[in-house]
Amino acid sequence: MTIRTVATTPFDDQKPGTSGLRKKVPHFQRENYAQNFIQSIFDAAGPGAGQSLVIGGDGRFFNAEVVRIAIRMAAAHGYGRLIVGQNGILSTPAASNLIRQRKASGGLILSASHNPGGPEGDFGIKYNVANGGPAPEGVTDAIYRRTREITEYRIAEEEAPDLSALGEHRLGDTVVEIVDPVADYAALMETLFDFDKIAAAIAGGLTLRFDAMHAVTGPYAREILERRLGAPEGTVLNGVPSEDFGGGHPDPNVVWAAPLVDLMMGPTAPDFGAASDGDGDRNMILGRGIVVTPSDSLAVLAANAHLAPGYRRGIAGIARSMPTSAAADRVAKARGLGIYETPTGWKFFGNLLDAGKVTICGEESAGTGSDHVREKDGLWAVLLWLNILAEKKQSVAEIVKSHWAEFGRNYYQRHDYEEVDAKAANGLMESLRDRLASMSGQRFGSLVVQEADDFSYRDPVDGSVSTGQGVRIVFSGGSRVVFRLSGTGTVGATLRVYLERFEPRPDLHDLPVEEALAELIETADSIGEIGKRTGRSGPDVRT
Ligand code: VG1
Ligand code: CO
Repeated sequence: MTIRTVATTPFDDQKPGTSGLRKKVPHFQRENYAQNFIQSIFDAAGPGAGQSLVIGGDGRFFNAEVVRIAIRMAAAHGYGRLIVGQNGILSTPAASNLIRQRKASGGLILSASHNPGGPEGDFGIKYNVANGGPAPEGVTDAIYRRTREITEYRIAEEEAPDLSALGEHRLGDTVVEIVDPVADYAALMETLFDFDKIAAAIAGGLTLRFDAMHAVTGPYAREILERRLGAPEGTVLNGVPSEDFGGGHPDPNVVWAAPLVDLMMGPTAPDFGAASDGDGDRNMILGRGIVVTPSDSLAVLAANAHLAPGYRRGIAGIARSMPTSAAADRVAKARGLGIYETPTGWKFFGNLLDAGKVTICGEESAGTGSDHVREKDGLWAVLLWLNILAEKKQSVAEIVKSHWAEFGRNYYQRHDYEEVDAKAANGLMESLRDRLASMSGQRFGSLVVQEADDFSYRDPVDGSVSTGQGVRIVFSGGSRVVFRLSGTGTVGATLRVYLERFEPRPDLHDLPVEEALAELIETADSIGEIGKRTGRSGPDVRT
């Protein structure tokens, strides 16, 4: 194998965000742009000799090309073995599983998740470490430092093997193993859930639809739901992955998965509905006539996980990201479990999972997962729900309503203001931070501020500290507004406003969410000066 050393100069915008580096495709296609970032990852990750590396992505436009570049660069870096999804495809949770099962030192996951794809869409690269999870901040900081000083990268002259050809190939001394993206993941799911029981429920009349949104989960869902669990063909909607996700946003929420929501609210609704995102780590859960918020889903799954074989001995604890509602906290309190509040992004759950402090984790952004991998996992959540439905023999709505009756209901909504002028968005956050100290005791209508802060987190396992993770304003009575800026967007800034109000009384659990949160929504606008500073009269997306 001939190794070519290519001179390059740094780009100043390769700082990884909440989940890796994400940019528009044409930006990523600039000469050496992807190569610089991959070399910086390898430099930060250390020598490749004798190590294995997992490589795959969500199949979006530019995926296969970067997989081939990554293979050639990894061979030049001396990796012993590359485990690559066939045709360059791996869902994020499947990649996490392969890293763990194959004891790889890490993995490159190519995805911009729920962001649109195609030649003008988004692309992304993320590095995961040996536990299968996203690189912690110490590693992403080191990668970023390398991107600022890089002078050259190394790449094999030879072409990468045919990505469709399963089996072992060689590139110099490096073994390139092309694997079936679905097989190991599906086998893992069979160890966690009672497939016989779910299959019997489906054979007995439980109906479902899964919307793969033309993204990576299509083949996974067809294998697991239709083939192994016997759901009829057609259960998986939009199951053929495409490079631009059929022109849509592969984002499983009420806005972008509206056709599924309409189906579930209509007269021909099946018992259960779900959707996943571009790279397969998010999930949306619906029942006939009901959309389950991700925060509620986390709480319901945590409360009922013991009904599935993989969690029969109970769970060790629960972790949720700070903006996620406190519904899970109520389950933890009632069951005497540990509960942890982390910054946004799955990388903060890794240490807690590795240390055995928690078993189940979740985020309000449709992410739920457990210690089976170190990423959130869309199909995992779907299967746990199905296992619970098969055991309880109740509808989704019945399960959610009895959950609220037992634990109380945390009314919740997230408002996103997208592509806001970055200066205006930063100004809004700065102004909030400046006023934090004087906020306590202030009255807004019937709401009195009890405490206000900028969330910071000290990792209880390694002691690392992450500051500036979002402004929290808590009112007496426990209602809460959180403001933060997204770290995954590629255009301008996205302001996220998270609204939450706890309601213990069962006779008040059926209010429309907007009504239950009306006063908080108004208060958030006036405290944050949202309209004034962004020029927007309302959010672009409410989830
Ligand atoms: C968003 C979500 C966050 C999630 C992240 C990656 O980040 O809010 O909860 O972990 O996306 O998910 P941000 O910084 O834009 O709020 V995925 O499925 O896009 O990898
Ligand atoms: Co995702």
